[in-house]
Amino acid sequence: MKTVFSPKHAGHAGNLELLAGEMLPAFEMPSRAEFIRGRIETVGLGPILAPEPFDLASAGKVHDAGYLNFLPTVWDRWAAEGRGGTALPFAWPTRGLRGDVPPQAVEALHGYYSFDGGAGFVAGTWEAIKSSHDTALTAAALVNGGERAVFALCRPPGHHAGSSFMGGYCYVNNAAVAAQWLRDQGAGRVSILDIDYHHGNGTQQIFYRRGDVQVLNLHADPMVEYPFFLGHADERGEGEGEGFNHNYPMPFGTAWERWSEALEDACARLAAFTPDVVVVSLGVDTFEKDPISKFRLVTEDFPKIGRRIAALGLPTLIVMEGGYAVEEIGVNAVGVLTGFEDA
Ligand code: OKP
Ligand code: ZN
Repeated sequence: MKTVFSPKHAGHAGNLELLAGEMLPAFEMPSRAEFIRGRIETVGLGPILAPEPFDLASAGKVHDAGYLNFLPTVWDRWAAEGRGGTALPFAWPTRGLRGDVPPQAVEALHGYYSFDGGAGFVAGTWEAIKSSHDTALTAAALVNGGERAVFALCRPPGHHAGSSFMGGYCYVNNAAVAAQWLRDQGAGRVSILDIDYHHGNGTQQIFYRRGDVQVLNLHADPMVEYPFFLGHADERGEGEGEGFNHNYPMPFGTAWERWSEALEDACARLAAFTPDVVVVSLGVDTFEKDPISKFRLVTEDFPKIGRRIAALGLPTLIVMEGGYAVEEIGVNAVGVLTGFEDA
């Protein structure tokens, strides 16, 4: 299996996040991608290719123009105010406040376009975001060109980014942009299977009213787990999208037996949709030792996930999302890929 990867992710480093009442170094750190890249080389998964630059036209179909134009400017505007550290918002337009007037101050506009304090910027953040976007689209182009499956080793991740919001380490929704690009290239229907521990709230929001992109999400129950506020089982899509969104919220402590039942149900729904291509939002934060998550998947489970997805028999783009047990995410993420190839 080919991998697409850019070293430019590494400029997105040293940023802090607001977590449990403290400013902490973000769990989403450069070593994550490097452990995965290293493991790909160790097992000889296949060639690692640099991304080609893609323009933001497909991104502009799933993200709001004002939002997309803001992202490259955040760090420079923050620094121009004489600020350093991590650019982060500290006010948000919640219910009862006006959410229709984009403010001028950079920290306010950052809040206007965020749902939490988890998408900070440092000097290299935009370049990393763009390289992650290019990585997903270069991999999508390889799938479109006939590859059975391609791995987009994206960093930063994307599935929490909605049409006009960032959050949870995510800025541009790489999987959603790739799904849109594949539609633009002629795929009639695309399924997105999101198996990250956290609900892909951005992906759900982007496609909620669309019937051409099915979204299936396996995740921890949003009543008790981040990102909260979305991801319940009764969210099934609206309008044209009615019946094309499926959520599988699961309790803390969920292990393979229950998790794999949800995967089985999701795969059956996916097959019934008869998509032309599958986009997998791959998070390995379902792992028992993940430092911020509470599922109980073990290393031996990850190849089984790959085998099940391969059994769908469809062209597959695998896009990296979360996973924070840095020592093990290489083995676990690549375990999904080798499981896919063994199938
Ligand atoms: C991203 B992905 C909020 C930060 C809380 C967020 C975890 C994001 C997970 N200020 N932590 O889905 O793996
Ligand atoms: Zn996650």
